[in-house]
Amino acid sequence: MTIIITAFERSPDGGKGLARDTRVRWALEEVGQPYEVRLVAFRAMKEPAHLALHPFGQIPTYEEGDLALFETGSIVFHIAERHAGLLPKDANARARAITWMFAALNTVEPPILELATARLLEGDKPWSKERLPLVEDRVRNRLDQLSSRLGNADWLDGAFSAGDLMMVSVLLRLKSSGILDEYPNLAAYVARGDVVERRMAKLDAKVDAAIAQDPEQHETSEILQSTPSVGPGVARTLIVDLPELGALSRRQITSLVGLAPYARDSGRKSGMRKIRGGRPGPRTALYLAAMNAARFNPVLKAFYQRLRAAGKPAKVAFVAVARKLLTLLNAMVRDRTTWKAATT
Ligand code: GTB
Repeated sequence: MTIIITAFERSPDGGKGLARDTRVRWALEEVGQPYEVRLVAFRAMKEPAHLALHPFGQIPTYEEGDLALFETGSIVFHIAERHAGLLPKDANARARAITWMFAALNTVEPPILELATARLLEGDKPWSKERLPLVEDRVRNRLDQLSSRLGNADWLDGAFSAGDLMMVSVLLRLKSSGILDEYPNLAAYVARGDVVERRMAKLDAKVDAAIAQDPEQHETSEILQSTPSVGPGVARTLIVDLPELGALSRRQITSLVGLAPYARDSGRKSGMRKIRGGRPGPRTALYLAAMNAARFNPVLKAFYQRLRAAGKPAKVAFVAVARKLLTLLNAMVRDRTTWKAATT
């Protein structure tokens, strides 16, 4: 049976995902259920057809055959009850996860909504300037408490649950206010739980599993990671986005990635060599690896320091390190040798 949810035809946040359909989509994605979205215009939300689904004329709603639901708490709970992945099996752990869903909606969300209202709808009132700090402090009070409870844990109670999904969705609304950044553990919690992050992490895990199953790619990954400052992320990016690694000349590979210097000389004028174009994924990965390598990889650290001593600006030196790293990795993959064998 197709699941249909409703969302704003034109979200006031311009598509940042701050409206409440996001938490329902997230729950459906977590449990791997396909769904369709029906977009509703503001005016249509207050008309009988939509009011039959949602008595308060809001989004989101949830339809599945004969069942029609409104209220995100109830919708996410329904999804979590029907499908594995969002609520623990153990009865007590399950009850605690549900408690966190209620805490998110009943205890943490209200002051955050009050703050959004104070900012967006009451910002022009003469008393707004005096009231805003009071409302902000009410939010801080809740965040203080939540932050102490979370401590260093990844999630609120053991493994990720519908309670975390709801809490992260609620906290996401604070992102633009800067208040969340006052609580590093909560900011990290939101980043960890962010739907895009989780989607990427899942995708990365799938790619890693595919690499592990392919003997040649697995060996390539080991070769790449034998390099100090090249970790699993850089290896994955290179294997997936740069399959030519090891099969091209040094010149070809550096220009393919966009790390080959090109001359901006015209007539008698000659400028600094710059890089341009190329494949953004591998280029960024190599640049970040180079910044690390300039500190921790003995061979590349020495190379970086020589360039700096010769007066090259840090950025230029990092690009040169990235280029050297790429040519070394290219040769290692070509010759099926490790970093140690290639550099000693
Ligand atoms: N308690 C209900 C639930 O959890 O389902 C609340 C539903 C709700 O408030 N829906 C809002 C709505 O339909 C959309 S999410 N409002 C229209 C109305 O009441 O007439 C609130 C929302 C809207 C926009 C942004 N944004 O753009 O940043 C963020 C949040």
